[in-house]
Amino acid sequence: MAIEILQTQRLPARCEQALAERYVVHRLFDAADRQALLADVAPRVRATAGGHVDAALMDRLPRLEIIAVFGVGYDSVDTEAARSRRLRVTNTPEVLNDAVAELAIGLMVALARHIPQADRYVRGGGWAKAGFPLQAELNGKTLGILGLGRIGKEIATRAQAMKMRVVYHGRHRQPYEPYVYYSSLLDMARDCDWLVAVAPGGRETYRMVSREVLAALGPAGGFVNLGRGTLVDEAALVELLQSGELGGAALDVFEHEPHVPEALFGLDNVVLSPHQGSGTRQTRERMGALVVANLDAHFAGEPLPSAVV
Ligand code: 8YV
Repeated sequence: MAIEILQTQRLPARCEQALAERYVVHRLFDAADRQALLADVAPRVRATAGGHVDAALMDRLPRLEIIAVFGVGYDSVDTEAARSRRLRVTNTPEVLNDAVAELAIGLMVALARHIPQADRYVRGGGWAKAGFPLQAELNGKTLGILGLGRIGKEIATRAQAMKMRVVYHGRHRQPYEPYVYYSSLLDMARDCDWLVAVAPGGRETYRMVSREVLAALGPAGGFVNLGRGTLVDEAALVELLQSGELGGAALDVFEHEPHVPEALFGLDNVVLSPHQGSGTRQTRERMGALVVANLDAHFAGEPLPSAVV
């Protein structure tokens, strides 16, 4: 009997093709009538591919065994509900570290040197009239990393290559890492020129980058978010950027994506990016392959390559 799975979001073409070769795939995310699709297929579904699986959806799928998330972050899955229903949950770690770390450095340089504005300046004929205003550099500055996990460490390595001093905050000190640890995010923000957030989303980290933390970065400070929009108090972020109490921000993630607070559009001290940290062809291919590998391993009764539950 063919194994039936529910696809909850769009996946890279090669991943969709690989899934279709192995499984009967029901596409929930682009179904015209999701309830009708579920009413028809839910009793037979044994796996989901993609995120966005809450307890209510789990309850609709009595034969569900595994939730294979496309992404390293799995905050869009209710892991407690999964655990209590004895479901497995997998994610796609490691394969996206480099892509996200490269974008982190790119966003910092873009913000420090006003690269988007410089491009507009040249295209708009501004250069012919006057030189571009002088900008800031990264070297010699202190970068605080919120979340020194797999991606955070890749950012740290690259920041050192940019001649930055690296410090970090997280739940625990990591004794084998060479960077100074702060047990208080606020204290770290006070001592930093830049704060890069790459911690996971979810309840535990909700709005931990508070108004106070952002204000502590100060008028010359830069905030970069590549983790989740939920990590930061977005309303406070907008206000502090407007007033100049926070120097600037480069944001790849937002609390209500794809909605971006419109107040940010008019600000010159902001660089905006459409949640594309892992958005390269090679990384998305590798993430897709890991989704397939996890499902294949599960249904072959083998150990899961990247289980989180
Ligand atoms: C998204 C991400 O998963 O890995 C993560 O946690 O945020 C991204 O890679 C990706 O946009 C696909 O939904």
